[in-house]
Amino acid sequence: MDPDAGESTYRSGIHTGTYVALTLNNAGEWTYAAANAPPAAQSLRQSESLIDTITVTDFDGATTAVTITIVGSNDLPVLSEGIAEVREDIGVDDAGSFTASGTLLVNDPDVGESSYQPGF
Ligand SMILES: [Ca+2]
Ligand SMILES: [Ca+2]
Repeated sequence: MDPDAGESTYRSGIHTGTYVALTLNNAGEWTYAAANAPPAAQSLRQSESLIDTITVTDFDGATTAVTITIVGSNDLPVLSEGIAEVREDIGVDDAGSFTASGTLLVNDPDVGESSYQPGF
C-alpha cells in the first residue's frame, strides 16, 4: 500500500524463479505454475521439499517476495523381473547344485531410491 495516489500497484509481468516463472498483475494477483514432469520436481522424496522465492516490485520500486514450497511425493519404482531356466545334469557346480544368476533393475524417480534392500 503506497500513500501516494495511483502508486499502490505492482509492476506486472513474468518473474523468473529457480524452477518456474510467476505471473503478476498490477493488482498484486499472482499465479505460479510449475511443470510437474522435470526431474527437479519428480526426484523429490516423500515430504522432501524445494523452496522457490521470487522477488516482485511495486510501482515505487519497493520489493517483496513470493515463496513457494514444492513438496515431494513418493514415486513408485519400475522393477524388472528375474527369469531363468536350469536343467538337470547341466551346469551343476562343485557342490552339486544347479545355479542361475541375473540382475534385477530398479528405476525410481526419487533420488537415492533406485536400489534393492539386501535380504528382503
Ligand atoms: Ca518423487
Ligand atoms: Ca520412490
